[in-house]
Amino acid sequence: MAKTSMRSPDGRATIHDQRLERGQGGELHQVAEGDVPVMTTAQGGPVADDQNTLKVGARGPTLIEDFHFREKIFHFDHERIPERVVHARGYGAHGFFETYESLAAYTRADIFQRPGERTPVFVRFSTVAGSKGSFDLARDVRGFAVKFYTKEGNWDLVGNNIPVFFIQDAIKFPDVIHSVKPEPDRAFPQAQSAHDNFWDFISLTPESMHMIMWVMSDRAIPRSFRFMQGFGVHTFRLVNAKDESTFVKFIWKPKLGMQSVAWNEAVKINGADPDYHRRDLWEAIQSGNFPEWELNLQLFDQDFADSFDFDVLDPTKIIPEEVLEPIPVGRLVLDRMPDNFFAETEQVAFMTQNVPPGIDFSNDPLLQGRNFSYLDTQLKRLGSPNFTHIPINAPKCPFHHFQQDGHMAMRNPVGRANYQPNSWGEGPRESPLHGFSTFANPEEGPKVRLRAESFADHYSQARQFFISQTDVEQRHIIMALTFELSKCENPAIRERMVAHLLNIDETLGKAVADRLGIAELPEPADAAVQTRDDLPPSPALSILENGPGSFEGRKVGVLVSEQADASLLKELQAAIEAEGAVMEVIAAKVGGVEASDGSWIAARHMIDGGPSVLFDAVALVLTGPGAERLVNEATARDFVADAFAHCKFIAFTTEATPLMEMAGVDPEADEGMIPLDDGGAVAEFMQACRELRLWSREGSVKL
Ligand code: HDE
Repeated sequence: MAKTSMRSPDGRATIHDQRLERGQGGELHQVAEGDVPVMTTAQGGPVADDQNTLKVGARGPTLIEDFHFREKIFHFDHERIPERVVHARGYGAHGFFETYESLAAYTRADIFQRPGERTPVFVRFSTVAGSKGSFDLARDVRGFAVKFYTKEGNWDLVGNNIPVFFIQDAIKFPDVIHSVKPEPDRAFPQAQSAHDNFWDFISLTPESMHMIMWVMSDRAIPRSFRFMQGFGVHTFRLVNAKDESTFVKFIWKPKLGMQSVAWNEAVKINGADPDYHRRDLWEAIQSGNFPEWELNLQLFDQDFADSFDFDVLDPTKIIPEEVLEPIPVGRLVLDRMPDNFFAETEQVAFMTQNVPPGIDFSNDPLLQGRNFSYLDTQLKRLGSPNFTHIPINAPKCPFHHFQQDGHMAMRNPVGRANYQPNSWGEGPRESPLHGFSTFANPEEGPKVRLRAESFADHYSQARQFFISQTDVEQRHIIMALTFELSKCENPAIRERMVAHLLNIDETLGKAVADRLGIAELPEPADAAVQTRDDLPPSPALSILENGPGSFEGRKVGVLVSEQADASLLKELQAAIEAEGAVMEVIAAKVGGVEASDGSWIAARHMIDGGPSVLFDAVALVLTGPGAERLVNEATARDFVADAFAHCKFIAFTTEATPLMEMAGVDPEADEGMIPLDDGGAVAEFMQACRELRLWSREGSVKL
């Protein structure tokens, strides 16, 4: 018999004192004692032995009467529910939405009536194409789904981080998704669009071109969920108490500004930390740095809709912010991680059709199709029409109805009346006054399978997006298209895509053709509507034009050696924290190093485990001997070379020079290389970091 007492490394959680008994086969049994609960089966029966199945003799066959084993394995065998057919990989958090001012003039939705009111929310971010276990930094759209638990029922704003979509009609959704998922005969590639089937479909679907510009831009490789925008995509309606309707588009803007990573960096992050986005959200919330977004509305009436250049029902179009200014109406704060990933993040069921009174749909044919799909998919995934009995999906306001029974019913009505009208005086009744009433938009017309002619311009806004990007961002789009199309084995697909790109912007088409080695340019694709070149650039579309000018929420990786300058490290730490950023130490051994003043510097990572792709900026605080020891380590050289190639700001002690030289990095290459020897250098480094990246370096770096 042995007794143990364990403490987790961070000292927070203690594991109860336990009595350990050794079985005759040498296995250890943890035996309940004191206030430790007794293990039971799911039926509540106490368990005596959880280490051995019931056998005929110690070395004999197992008996099927072993109900404890049978139940345990049965339950394990059924632990998985089907992953979402799209957006399978996701991560969620709890928080609140706070209304700024009353929007009663536009909507009777209760959530928008009272300034300062807080409504609980659950948010789930996701990638679209990859499986549940895929990596976070796929080039992909990110889901941005928000469930508001309002006093008048759940409102789900099931959006993306890109304001347009691939297709205009919901009937095409299975096709676009099939094309991007692993090809059915070979079951690869996972979580990527860089393959023939996807580009085959896209090159035959001109309506996708605007979306393609967005997914080939850096928007599709965000640095963090915290640094991306969100969009409701479709036009919705707000309806006020007088039954007046206003059209609305929903936009989330991150408080910490937008930021993305470089493609070469994304590829490496996926290897170094496939959970990069999850970990980022987890760490931010656990450390009390609660991510925040502002909800903005673009509000417009029928006259605006009639006079706007494009059809507001077409989900492949935006209304540029310069044309219609978004108005901030509230903030979203995420301040609590779920207690259990499966119970909440995996089982949360978002549905576009969850709208409270005062919020209504438009006729956007994609939205209309989604309103059908999301209920259907929940039954498949959660297995019962009672999925609203799961706490994460249950409303937080009072609710009463006559729905009953079904698999796993957790809330069962009491009393006699399970129908209405009834004369027992039992049960809920309708409320014409408070209930949801659909906006009575007059509709009439023949039943047809037709796409509106007003949806036919597929290139003009794609072009507007491209010309709104900075040179750096345009180059990234060109490189992304080249990379993706280079993975297509069929040259006809590449050429068909180049033909579309030529319609978007000639320089874009030519640049991609050139990089792909297409000798003879194809004719521009046959367009239903000629590309307009009179749409002005929209600066709001660029990430780099709208940088936060702040380093808040970012992370510096500091590579240290034995005897590293203690006062410099302290100064760095204070300066980084003053920016609202985080410092993580990387050393040869994860145990840490002794600094110059004899103090102990604990490391968060050893060099292999903390490559510079995980950080927004790096500092090399090395001694001469320390640098000499690292020059022969490939991972240390990569640390520096990658930080440089990814245009990060690099602060360094002069003694780190040999490592930089071995990494092929000139310590005087540009203003992004900041020696730490002068007084004020730390302040200069922090000042520089607010720019996030020195993109001007990129032209001189050949990745
Ligand atoms: Fe979805 N989508 N979608 N989608 N979608 C799903 O619902 C669908 C579309 C979006 O974190 C599914 O519960 C159709 C646009 C997000 O749980 C499914 C069409 C936008 C999430 C479904 C679309 C989205 C989903 C799969 C075309 C941005 C994840 C699992 C008409 C505005 C929510 C599920 C979460 C999930 C159907 C297009 C966003 C199958 C038919 C456009 C963020 O119902």
